[in-house]
Amino acid sequence: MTIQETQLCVIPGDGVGQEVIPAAVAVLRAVMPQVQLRYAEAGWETFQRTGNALPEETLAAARQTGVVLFGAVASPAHPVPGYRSPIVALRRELDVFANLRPSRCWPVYDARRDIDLLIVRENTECLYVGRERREGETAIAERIISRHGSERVARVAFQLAMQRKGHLTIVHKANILRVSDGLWRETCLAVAREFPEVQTDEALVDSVAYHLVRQPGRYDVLLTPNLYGDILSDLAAALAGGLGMAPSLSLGAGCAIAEPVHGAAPDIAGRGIANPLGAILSVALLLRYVWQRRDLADVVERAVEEVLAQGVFTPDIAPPGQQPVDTRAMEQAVLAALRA
Ligand code: GGG
Repeated sequence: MTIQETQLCVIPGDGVGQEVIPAAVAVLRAVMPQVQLRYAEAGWETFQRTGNALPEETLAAARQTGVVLFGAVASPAHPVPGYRSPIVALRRELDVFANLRPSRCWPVYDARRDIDLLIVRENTECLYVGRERREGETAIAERIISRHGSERVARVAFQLAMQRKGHLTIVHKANILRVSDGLWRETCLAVAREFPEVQTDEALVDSVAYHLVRQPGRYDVLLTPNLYGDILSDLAAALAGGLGMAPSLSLGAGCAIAEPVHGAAPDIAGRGIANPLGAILSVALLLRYVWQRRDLADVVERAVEEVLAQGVFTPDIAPPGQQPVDTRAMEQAVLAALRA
């Protein structure tokens, strides 16, 4: 599978995914008019209509373009026969093993000023392999950590650390999970020896959670197994302006999925008030890390910064007492900032 530079498979998905993805596409088209889009469907709504949450045509489009912009999905919490989470399946099918979740300070009233970090989360293993079973009144979940899985994500994280401040923290809980996190720790430390330019340290996940709240500026790149990265990245997003602002990019060998960290948000879906900046900033990650257009990524991120500095906020980030704008107005504000 190879990345076609100008092709993108767009999967809006469920709920607010349908509202934020058009804004992200408009911004992408503004900076990269040559991009060719292939729309595809996936999600709970698709399942209800077709009986398949991730149709074959969607998978084929994702494989052919190699690059996906995904909105959000809302899987039911109860088991539904024949249903499997389409985004989990897509990540697995494309084997996007490294999930990048940056958190930086945006001009939002309750965002911390001292945060600028990148969480690199292993995306295919850990408890997320879904091997759970019941044995009577006991439930058992298997946690898989492999040398191969740890090594490949660690290499991505160290390469990214070299492009940033050159500092990486290996996150684990190897004092308790001596075998699984022991292998993770040992493998990441071995990869660290390939990158002597990067200042490497290690920390227990609970200690990282504590210090993230107290002093997030002490971290640059956090390299984590799947579950810890999931939890810590929500914490970091909360410090940096909220989930509505949080972008992500999952990278594999020759393929990528960009998606806002937030889910389908059924509580506000259909009202046109979702924050599209997480999706727009996910496009910036595509530009920076997949299409190697750092110049365009900077342009998009500067436009977002400018709009926020002008005091344009969706309800999730508006300061108390300030009239918020809706999704479309935020999109238009970013497009105007791009034109200015
Ligand atoms: N854009 C990320 C997203 O949709 N997050 C929610 C999520 O991953 N849900 C899994 C599911 O509902 O199947």
